[in-house]
Amino acid sequence: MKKKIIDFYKKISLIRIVENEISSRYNEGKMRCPVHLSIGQEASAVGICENLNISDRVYSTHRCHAHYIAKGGNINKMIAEIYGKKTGCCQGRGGSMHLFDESAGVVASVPIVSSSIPLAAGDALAIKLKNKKNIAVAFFGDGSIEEGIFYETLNFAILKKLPLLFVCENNQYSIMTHINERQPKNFIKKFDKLYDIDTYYCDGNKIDKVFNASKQAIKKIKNGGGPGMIVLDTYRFKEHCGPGDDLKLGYRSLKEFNYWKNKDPLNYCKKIITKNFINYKDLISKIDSENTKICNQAFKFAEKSPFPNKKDISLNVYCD
Ligand SMILES: Cc1ncc(C[n+]2csc(CCOP(=O)(O)OP(=O)(O)O)c2C)c(N)n1
Repeated sequence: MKKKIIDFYKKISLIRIVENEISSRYNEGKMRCPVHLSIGQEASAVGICENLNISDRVYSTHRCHAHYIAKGGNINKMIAEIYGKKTGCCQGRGGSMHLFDESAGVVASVPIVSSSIPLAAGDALAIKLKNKKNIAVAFFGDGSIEEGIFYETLNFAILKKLPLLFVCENNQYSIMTHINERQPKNFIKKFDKLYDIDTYYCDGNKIDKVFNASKQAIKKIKNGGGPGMIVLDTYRFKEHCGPGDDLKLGYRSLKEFNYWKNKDPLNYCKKIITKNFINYKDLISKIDSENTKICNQAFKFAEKSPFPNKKDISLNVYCD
């Protein structure tokens, strides 16, 4: 774990730096789409993706920046996409909610709640039919638990023993409605009792815990054990959609917010580094400054890139 923690920090810090930059520049009006930031939730994306190979296939949601970066998606193409530029990963047509990078195994990000789940299952079925060794991963929020397609997919995945990892990031809220107002108490904690699926529950802000739990889950899936589920408790620090803070809206209390702020996954990771390395200050500042460079380059790349050409509007709409 001592060596791994540096890799974890590199990714968590990169996601935090990139999303903070998006947040601070958003009001310039040059980003051409809504943004759903994952600040506060980085450890769940990194903890899972650090156990995946490039050939493993990730499906994500409207809140996809962290998953895309954690899986190794190209940062220049991500920021260019958010700027609506031709050099973006969807050629500027998708925006923040449609990040993908096939070369890194980020296959699709889709904003319709739950829609990542059946897509990942289809991929998992193809993987199984072709006897391949990789897996598909569906990231989704606690809101997906309220959609029928989640249960249809669960049913099919268990029946067909698909190599599929369901990852529920329980950040407690669906937009502004707390989970206790939407689901029976602890409903999300009962999947292993309701369904024949190995389910791991874990503090999603503790990178070592997420990493270890998903390592076990993924190992079993790769050994042909059928699908697995991991439920990660976490929290978003920013508003549901947009660059700002939303405590003034009153749907969540300052007390609750501060509780989770104290569990900031970036600080948690820093604390482990501090305990394990004498030169921790240098290590952390070197990683942060390298990540700042990567981030600044990506914004420069996006700003300099051209917009898509109007005459190309009908290209790449359908797959040949
Ligand atoms: C099928 C569908 N219904 C409603 C919406 C509107 N909507 C967008 S995000 C969201 C909340 C999703 O909450 P959750 O799944 O917990 O993810 P989080 O935003 O917390 O990451 C909703 C209801 C949608 N995009 N798709």
